[in-house]
Amino acid sequence: MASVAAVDTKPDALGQTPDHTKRYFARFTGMGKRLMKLQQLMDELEKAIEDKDERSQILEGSIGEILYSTQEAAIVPPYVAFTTRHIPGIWEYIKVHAGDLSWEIITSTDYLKIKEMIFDENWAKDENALEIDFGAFDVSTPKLALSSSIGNGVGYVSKFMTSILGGNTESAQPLIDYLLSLEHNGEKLMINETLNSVAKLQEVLVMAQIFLSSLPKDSPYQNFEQRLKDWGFEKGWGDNAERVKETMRILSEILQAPDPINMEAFFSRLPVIYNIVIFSVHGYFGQADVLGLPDTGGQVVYILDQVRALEEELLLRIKQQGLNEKPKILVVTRLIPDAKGNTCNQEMEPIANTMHSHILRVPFNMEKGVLGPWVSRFDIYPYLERFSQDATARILELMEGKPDLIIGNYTDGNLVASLVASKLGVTQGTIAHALEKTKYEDSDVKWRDLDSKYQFSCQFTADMIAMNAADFIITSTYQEIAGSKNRPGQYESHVAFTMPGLYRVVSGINVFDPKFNIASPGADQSVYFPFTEKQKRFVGFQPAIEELLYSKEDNEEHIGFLADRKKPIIFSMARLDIVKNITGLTEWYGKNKRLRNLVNLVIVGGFFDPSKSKDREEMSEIQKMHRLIEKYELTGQIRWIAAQTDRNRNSELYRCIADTKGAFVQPALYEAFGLTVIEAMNCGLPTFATNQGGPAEIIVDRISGFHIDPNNGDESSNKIADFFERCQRDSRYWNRMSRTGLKRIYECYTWKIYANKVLNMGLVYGFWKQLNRVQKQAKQRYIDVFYNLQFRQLAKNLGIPGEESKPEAQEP
Ligand code: UDP
Ligand code: LCN
Repeated sequence: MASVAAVDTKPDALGQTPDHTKRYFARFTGMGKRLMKLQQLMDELEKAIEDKDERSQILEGSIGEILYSTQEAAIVPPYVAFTTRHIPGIWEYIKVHAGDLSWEIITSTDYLKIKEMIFDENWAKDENALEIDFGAFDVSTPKLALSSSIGNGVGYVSKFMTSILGGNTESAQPLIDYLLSLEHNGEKLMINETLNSVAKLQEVLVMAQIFLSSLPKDSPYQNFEQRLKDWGFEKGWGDNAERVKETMRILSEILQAPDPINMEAFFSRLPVIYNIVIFSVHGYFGQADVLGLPDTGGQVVYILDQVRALEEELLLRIKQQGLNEKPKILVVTRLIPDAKGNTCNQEMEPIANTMHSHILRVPFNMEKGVLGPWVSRFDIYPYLERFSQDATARILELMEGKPDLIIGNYTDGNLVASLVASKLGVTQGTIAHALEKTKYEDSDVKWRDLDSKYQFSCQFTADMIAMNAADFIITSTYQEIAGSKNRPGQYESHVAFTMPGLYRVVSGINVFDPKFNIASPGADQSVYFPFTEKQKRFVGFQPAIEELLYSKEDNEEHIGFLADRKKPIIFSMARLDIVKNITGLTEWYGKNKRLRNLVNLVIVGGFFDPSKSKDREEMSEIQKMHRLIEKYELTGQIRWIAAQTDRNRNSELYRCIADTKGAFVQPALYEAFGLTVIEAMNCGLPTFATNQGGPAEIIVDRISGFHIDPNNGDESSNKIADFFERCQRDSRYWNRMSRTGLKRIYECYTWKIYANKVLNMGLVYGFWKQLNRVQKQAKQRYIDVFYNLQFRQLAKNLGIPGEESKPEAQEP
């Protein structure tokens, strides 16, 4: 809070250079009401104060301190209100009077009202405008205090539980009650009613540990089961004497004096989770022939890999608990009758390389029957309530009871997960993959302009519901929660925002809430492995890849050709969404002669014929690609390959690009995580990736790859060109960057680490929610009201085609 501290100690701080400062502020207010971002504020400073020294004086004073941490300024003459963010998660709002430079710190609510004046004055002045305040229900829930602790929720919840359960013997009674409640299929687990107090349990734990010490470590549980039962113990402690004794020791230590390490370790051993439901509603959820289709990308890859990792971890844990149960994982998605060649029209599909996991597809039922075609993720909201009900019925049938954990994915899956979890009383985790709000500038205040295309009013409402209903939130990176030094995180942008005419969120989510956890995904390393592992390479694909990259004729799968095949290839692969910025990369390449002389460009994405696409953005991006190829005369230097659906072949494609000593480029305007980045790095391909979002955290710039600025094409294309020039001068440089990329992956991004973390979350938060039952129930009531009065109405307004007409506009 540097600037406010500075301002606080100098009440006249803004008056240090009053003439220049006044001129600067006068310039803003002279421009009338508007919202300005930092870059614009700086540009205006240059225009208002031409003298460099005068400008420096301003920037060195308190105004400078405010400006450097400003995210945006709302100008409503005679006031200029700044939002400042000095460190991740900490926001302050300062209102300055442009005339006399008097200032005050204001609340987020007052700031939002000033901002609303720019977009909807009547709403801003309406004393009864709807305000949403989720924070009001969280007052008594402990929060983190340090930005650096954000994302380590399980660690801190274990600490909070420690202090709640510590103190005196009675304090640990909630843990005993919880253990007493554990059962599966009618069979009691861990302890029975004989051990219904801390004192009784402590006593027999000591006796049991002495007894177990006398047995060979590997004695199977069955050999001493009866003896333990006589004391009041049930199954679940372990599969052999050593494991049971270890679990008992951990619990004894917790009952004696709890500590967070033992607490998390104990919960990670509890037999609580067998059946998991994972919701991923939109897009084509299948195991083949779906990737690259509209709305169908990394989320599908992530979930299929996640399921395999979770099942493996569950099987291991169940075995270690000494139980014989079979886990069940259901990925519940939408059944699309018009699936066109893939399996998305089949109800059940076993998941490859698993024993107990399936995809369950539930159709969108409407009054007139089942909806046939694919629906864009932006238009999906009217179908979700009915889908939740139909899915719940099928899940209960197939699992023969409730699941133990529900995980949602993306806005729609998270909303459905919230509805189902609240109905069934099951622990719920959410995964955003991407929150759309941060992808489109000012998408909240400009919601009315964007709603016909994107339905953000529905989407942001659903997001607020899910993130508040969730017991825990899984994120892929820190930046997803709280951003970086200069850029707010995706969740952070939901702390306080406004959609004038709809509602004002004065407290949406708190990024210091211990529900946030980072568990980064990996890439399947049996598919994405280094190009150097020659004996493993999928050589069978190589002739097809040779054709794909170098044949001279255009066909359905590729257009354009590479005249000089000696050049390395820069490669990119993504859905053709605007944010993926594949057209941006094509333009950078087109403009940069040096880069064009050094390398060829290969793009994988979309189709070539816009009329084949049903996706609005994809159509316009396809047209743009054609225009750019023509404008920059790229023929002979670019190969554009249509969306690819075979991940094995794709992995070999990355490796073949590495054979050319090329690079992967991920130029997105914003990327939530970026699976292609870790796929490329796993294959040993040096990678350049956007500095906007997850890749900025995956890659350490110039160490394990390179950051590029999607908003500065010249700088980015020159950085790529510099790399290839250096590779020409120093033949070892390419190999070094390839190796350092791999090192980064092996240290931080694997599915084994992920599965362990996520199951621990399910276990720890399952108990945490019991401890906070009362607050949780109160908040749920508020969420229910918000859902009923806001979401349902918005979804209804959106309408189901053919069922009811869509009203003209959303009334405030
Ligand atoms: N992908 C693919 N074919 C394509 C485009 C993408 O197989 O034509 C895969 C890609 O390999 C990655 C996923 O789809 O596994 C995209 O994930 P990412 O996180 O990069 O982006 P998303 O599409 O989820 O926004
Ligand atoms: C969605 C995205 O946009 C990507 O950034 C992620 O990598 C993907 O989901 C998987 O989480």
